[in-house]
Amino acid sequence: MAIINQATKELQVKVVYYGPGKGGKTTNLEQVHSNVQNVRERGKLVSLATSSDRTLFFDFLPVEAMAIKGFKTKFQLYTVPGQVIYNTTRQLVLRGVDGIVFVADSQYDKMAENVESFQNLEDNLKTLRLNFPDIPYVLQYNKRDLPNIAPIEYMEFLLNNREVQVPSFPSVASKCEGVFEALNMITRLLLNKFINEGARKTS
Ligand SMILES: Nc1nc2c(ncn2[C@@H]2O[C@H](COP(=O)(O)OP(=O)(O)O)[C@@H](O)[C@H]2O)c(=O)[nH]1
Ligand SMILES: [Mg+2]
Repeated sequence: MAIINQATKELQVKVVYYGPGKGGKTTNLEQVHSNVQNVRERGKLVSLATSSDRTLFFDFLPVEAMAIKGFKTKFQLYTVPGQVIYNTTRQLVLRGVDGIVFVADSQYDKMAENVESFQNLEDNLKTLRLNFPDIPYVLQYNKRDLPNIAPIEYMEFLLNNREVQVPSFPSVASKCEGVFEALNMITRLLLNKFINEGARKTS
């Protein structure tokens, strides 16, 4: 649940970009970082990497958004490492999550990885005593520019086959297509949830 700080009039919302390795999560954050109009409203993109050049831990990007009811809303965007061995890190990053953007890789040969990562997300949420219906999420079908991709309908069948379907967006994160569409939607879902249910107060 979002954190609301009455003293500073701030609402803090945590959004995690989840998905298989190399699907485009970091690229999403990089695009958001470089395309947020007002430089004052955007924090610094921090990547925690190991000695190898791949980002293994997570990226963090704070973005200040519109004020609602006199509150300044701060979105904290995180990515998780996709590689199987980093599940502990994924669980840590998921702690206190408010909303999720699941970034799937549209390439045919990544479908098993997409499904596995989605299952892993559900398992990790359960470990944290969270459930999908309670955590708003949207799906991003990334890399639509590549030739060997699965049809949207097939990806919907694999990843969006629950009773209540969630919003999904085709994307080319490297060209910033579909990036803000997905972010705006999860933002809207979270703000609606906050307005309807209220948020946890810290002070
Ligand atoms: N062709 C194509 N490449 C992409 C797209 N999005 C990301 N990439 C590339 O895919 C690779 C992995 O992306 P990255 O954001 O690091 O994935 P992550 O492991 O999920 O964080 C990088 O080389 C990106 O430039 C896309 O929409 N189309
Ligand atoms: Mg990454």
